[in-house]
Amino acid sequence: MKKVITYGTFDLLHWGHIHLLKRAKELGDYLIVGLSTDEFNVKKHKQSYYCYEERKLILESIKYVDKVIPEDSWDQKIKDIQIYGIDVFVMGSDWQGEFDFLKDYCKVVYLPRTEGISTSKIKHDLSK
Ligand code: C2G
Repeated sequence: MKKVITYGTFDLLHWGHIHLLKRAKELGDYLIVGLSTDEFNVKKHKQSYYCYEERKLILESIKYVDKVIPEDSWDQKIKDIQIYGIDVFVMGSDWQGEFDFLKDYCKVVYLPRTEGISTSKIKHDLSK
């Protein structure tokens, strides 16, 4: 079984997130999502609208997602890759190059970011 992992906040889930998760799943048979905790979001300077448990519930309902684990540190990826036997690490292209150090542990794939949608855009448009 080919295992894939990706990480993110996935707040106000939108079609750009879904497109990422769909393509990530297509790279293997089993997709794990490292979901940023509320505490880790503070370190990422992000304030999510939905709390961790709510974002976890939403992600777990997506057919592409097989398991959701908490992401609470920048430094957990290597351990996660080893613990879960990950074959492919995936992130959107806005992270291009940032995680190349993981190439020592698994395949690293950056997928083109979906243009025209973002959580920030949703918040901005709704505030008008
Ligand atoms: N994404 C995308 N297209 C968009 C918006 C997001 O492909 N229009 C991708 C991002 O590139 C990322 C994933 O969806 O791979 C989740 O996006 P965020 O929740 O914004 O994730 P981020 O805050 O970048 O957290 O350790 C890694 C970090 O936790 C990544």
